[in-house]
Amino acid sequence: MNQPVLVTKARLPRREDFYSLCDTIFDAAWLTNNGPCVRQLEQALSAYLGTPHLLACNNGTTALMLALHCAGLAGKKVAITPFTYVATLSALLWLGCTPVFIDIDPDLCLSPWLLRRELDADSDIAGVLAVHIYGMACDTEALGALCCERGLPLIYDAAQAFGSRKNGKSLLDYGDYSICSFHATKIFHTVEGGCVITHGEEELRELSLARAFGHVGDEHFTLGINAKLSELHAAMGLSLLPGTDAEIEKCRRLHTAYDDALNGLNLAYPSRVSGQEWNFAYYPVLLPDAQCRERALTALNIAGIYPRRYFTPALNTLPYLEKACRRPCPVAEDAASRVLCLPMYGELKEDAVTAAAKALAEALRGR
Ligand code: T4K
Repeated sequence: MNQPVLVTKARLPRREDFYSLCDTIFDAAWLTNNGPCVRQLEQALSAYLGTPHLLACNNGTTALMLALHCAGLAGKKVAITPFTYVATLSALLWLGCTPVFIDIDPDLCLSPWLLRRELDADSDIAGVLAVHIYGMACDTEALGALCCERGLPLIYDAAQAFGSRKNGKSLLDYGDYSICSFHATKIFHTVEGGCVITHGEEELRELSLARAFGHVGDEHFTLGINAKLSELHAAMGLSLLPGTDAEIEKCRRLHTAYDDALNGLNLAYPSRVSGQEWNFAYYPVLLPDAQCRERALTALNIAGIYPRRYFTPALNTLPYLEKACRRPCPVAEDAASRVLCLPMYGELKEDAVTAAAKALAEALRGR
């Protein structure tokens, strides 16, 4: 491999598509504060995802903070998965919430049956924050039914799930609130950006106020923050959205290529709940153990391939958490010790897939 093969590569639009939107922005000299490109992007995304109550934000983390705030969870105990990117937890901690880690199931998502057990034991838990990890669906039926039964708000961190669907609708359409990240590393992006999705006009109005400091003109309504997306970021999104289905299709084919190349190796995969159409944005594999994962990483790096240990460590083990929060989550800790995400993006060449499989096979043979 001439160039190092990284875990992903940011997708770029045709220059002329982006530049022509930039020309419009320059002509209008309107750069932010809910400008025309942001509103156009929100409309286009709502149509693409089938989610009419969608608000664009400047990243997925602030989108999550808005969702937690508007769900009334600031300062409260929130059940959360330990197996996710650290931003899921950071958003919660910045709002003064106390995380209650619930271990995961073989799909690597928050376990509904362990959640039920915890809710029975702790009546202070005020809400649930689950993650569609790698864009693969949680058990939305079980989580939805349980939260409904207990009257708890259910928030989905769908940061990685753009383009994933379940039972015929976007994964972003589940939960009381759902957020997505539009970071440059995502299958659809705005360089930095994100969105929050809800289900009613009133909730959308609240989110929209909170996104921009909580005021309209001189009238101040609520506590707000700056979570606004800029026009230039929205322009990137508008120019990338039309190519997103083609990107997902390329990733689907690369998944098949990986599946074929890795067939027969001693690897495990997260289980997938039924009825979902995945966006194929990640290719996670579970090595037999932690030592084997390190051997695999070394072998892959020697071959010029740089996968990532997404998501290590399990968040319940983070050193800066209060001791009481650091309760054991054996399934998540085990997965975090041996998971590896192989490179995955539309432009990835099939010879990189073949080279990755060869390096993995060597590592698994213990060479
Ligand atoms: N919740 C979940 C479940 C999330 O996964 C995330 C974000 C969030 C919440 C928060 O959303 P945001 O606030 O970020 O919108 C990356 C991303 O920075 C982060 O957005 C993402 N999850 C996380 C899973 O991955 P790093 O530290 O791994 O990124 P980095 O800089 O190492 O980039 C990874 C690879 O991407 C590079 O090796 C090459 C490629 N790359 C990266 C950049 C920045 C490019 O090709 N071009 C680029 O411009 O965190």
